[in-house]
Amino acid sequence: MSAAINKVCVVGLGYIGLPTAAVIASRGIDVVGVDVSEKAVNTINEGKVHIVEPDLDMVVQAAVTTGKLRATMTPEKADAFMIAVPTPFKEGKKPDLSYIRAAAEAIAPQLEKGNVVILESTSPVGATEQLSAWLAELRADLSFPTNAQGQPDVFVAHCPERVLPGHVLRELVENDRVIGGISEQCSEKAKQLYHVFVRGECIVTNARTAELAKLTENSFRDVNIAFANELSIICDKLNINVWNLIRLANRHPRVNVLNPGPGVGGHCIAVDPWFIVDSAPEEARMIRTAREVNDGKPDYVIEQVKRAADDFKRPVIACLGLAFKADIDDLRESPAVGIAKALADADIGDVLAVEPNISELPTKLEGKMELVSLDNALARCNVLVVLVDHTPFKALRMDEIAKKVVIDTRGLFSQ
Ligand code: SAJ
Repeated sequence: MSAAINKVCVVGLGYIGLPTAAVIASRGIDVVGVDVSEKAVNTINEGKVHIVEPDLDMVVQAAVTTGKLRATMTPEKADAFMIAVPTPFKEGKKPDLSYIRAAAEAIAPQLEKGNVVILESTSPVGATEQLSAWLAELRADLSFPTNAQGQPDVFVAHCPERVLPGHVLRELVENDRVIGGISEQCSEKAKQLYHVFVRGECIVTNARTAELAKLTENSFRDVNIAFANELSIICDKLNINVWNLIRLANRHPRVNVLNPGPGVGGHCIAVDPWFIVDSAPEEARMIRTAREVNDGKPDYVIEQVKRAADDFKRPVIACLGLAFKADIDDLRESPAVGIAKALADADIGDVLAVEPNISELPTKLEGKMELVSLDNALARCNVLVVLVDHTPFKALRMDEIAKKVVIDTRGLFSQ
């Protein structure tokens, strides 16, 4: 049961899988990373990275150079398997477990007695049991916690990732981890692996509670951002500066209102609360409403810009920022991208995009707007829409924007 973990196979080398694989390898364990993208696999084997995350390039390069980390397209035998694949939603905001199913099919032939399989992907309640059932179906010669009496041949647990993009390497090591085995033995076996690289506490629970704990964390944040976004709309109606209001309210010792913005982006907070709604549609009323409030915020911003544009014959509209949050290059599920695109499609003026973290526009924006520098945008625009609070934008002086109509969704100029 407590045989040493000498080799780990990490399935999915994205924003979570790659840093996790590299950090485990940096502790001297053999890690083989698996991805369906040949390009990603080749890049990693050259000691390079295909995603932007501070310091990740150094850690990956060191792990590859020492021979502790390798990438491949097919899983290999290992002591522990970690699954870090996407769990998006499909039509009707229902969780899409097809990537987990594909990972199960890929690792099943390699499983051996004594292995542990850990699901790191954020998942709806019941997904870890489903994974175990799929593995049991694929490997009738082995016992799994969902079909074994007593100790199974293969242990299965959920340990949701909870690192913040931009701070992944620090949080991977420092954050506490919630480890939910399908049985207690599964939790203990999984904990053995996390002890290798986690300095935070590893807290053991069952798989279903671990699944809901992760969904709860992101829903908590979503509900609180929705509160701030709703406040910003109320303040506009009552002609009150929302940033000032929040600063004042937050002087109360037990109040901590978050920041309004142009909407909630990324592939976590805008997605995960729907998994709770899907599991308990009648009961999850506030969680659903928060999602609707946050999903509605981009439309509100678009209308604000359209009203501002009405004052000009054909204005030049500069959108500052396309990423889903500050100081990253990740444009996935970014409200800023949706807003910039909607403004260009509405053809109310010429749209400029300023995004210092990318060198070319994503396909869906190509031909619709120009990607320009901040100085270029400032020289040309009539309407300035702040969509992301990237550090370079924070250095803007009031005299540089004095003659523009400014729509500041991030409170950059609120002081
Ligand atoms: N946002 C606001 N106002 C705020 C805070 C955030 O509008 O006050 C917006 C951001 O601009 C962004 C979105 O919300 O569009 C999400 O950003 P975020 O920084 O809150 O979170 P993520 O998606 O980068 O990472 C979250 C984290 N979860 C929590 O903080 C509870 C992270 O720890 C998780 O690991 C990650 O989701 C994940 O992978 O699930």
